[in-house]
Amino acid sequence: MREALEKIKLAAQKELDVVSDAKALEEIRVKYLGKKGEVTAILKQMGKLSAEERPIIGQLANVVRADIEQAITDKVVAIKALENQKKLVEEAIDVTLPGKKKVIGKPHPLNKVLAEVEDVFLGMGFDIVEGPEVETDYYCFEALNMPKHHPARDTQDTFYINDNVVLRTQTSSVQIRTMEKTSPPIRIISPGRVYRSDAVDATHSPLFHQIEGLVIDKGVTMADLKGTLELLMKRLYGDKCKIRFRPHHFPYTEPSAEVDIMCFNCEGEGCPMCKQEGFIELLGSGMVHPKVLSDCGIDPEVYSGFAFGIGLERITMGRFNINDMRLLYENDVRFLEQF
Ligand code: 2NM
Repeated sequence: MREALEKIKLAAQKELDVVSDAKALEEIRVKYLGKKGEVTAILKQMGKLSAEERPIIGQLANVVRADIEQAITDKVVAIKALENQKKLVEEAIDVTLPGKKKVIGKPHPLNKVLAEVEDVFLGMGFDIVEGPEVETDYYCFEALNMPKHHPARDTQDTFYINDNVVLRTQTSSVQIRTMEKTSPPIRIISPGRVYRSDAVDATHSPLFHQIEGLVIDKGVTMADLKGTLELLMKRLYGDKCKIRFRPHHFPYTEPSAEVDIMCFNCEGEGCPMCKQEGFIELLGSGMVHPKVLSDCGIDPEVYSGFAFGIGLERITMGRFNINDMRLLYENDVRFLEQF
């Protein structure tokens, strides 16, 4: 038995010397020290030994078991250390690698120019008012002095939800709603989406954006309109910019004017960009028609006011030298990054 124990000890030692993972180590523990293990088997046979041999072999068996246990414990520590080392190498972070780039968005050029325009008007004491994009025929046309079958409706063909409900063609509908609800003085701008039944090209889109302005008070004149728009344009395009008023006709203003800006390319000389005009058309404006005022419950004998409508796309294209409106809607990052 003594030899058997020595053999077991040597065999265990040999196996333990080469083991390198926790699972194999546990198998060795079971093989030698487990309930059916080799050392256990020897201990179970102790009964067969003589009284003299029993304590000697018993002691030897305990020493062998203790040695194997100690060797296993040492190995557990060694394997743990090895695994930790391996993990440290495998999971090492290479701090010299380039970081992940965070892509940060920024305002769309339309929103940028809108914010600039809003800033100018807030500075002049205007409120910003929004309203529904789906409008009744009344607020979109009728209240603006364009009854059914009025020819001016032809230039504002839109999308009909039904005979009486349309997608708004201008944000004037918001201004009508404001005039109905509040009494003068009124100083508002109403930015927002508007719709027209237009085919897409470099300067047209069935959905675009407008900023309309409205001022109603006692004694408001065309001079106030000119001063207000001049200030806006100087803020947007610089102090050198000049604007020009041209007589026009809108059913909802009288008198009406279109406003042009001096071509920033040729400074009024005439070039291909302004089609030899020297000026580029920017917006429509006028003194609010007395009928529009009285239909909203405002006495045109007491109050007067001006209104204007600016296409946000048009002034954005002028501001950033963009030559195709479609670029504003395609969400191509290569384009948007430039602003
Ligand atoms: C324009 C041109 C001229 C306008 C008129 C009104 C209202 F509601 F007061 F009658 N709001 N906006 C107006 C006037 C709009 O857009 C080209």
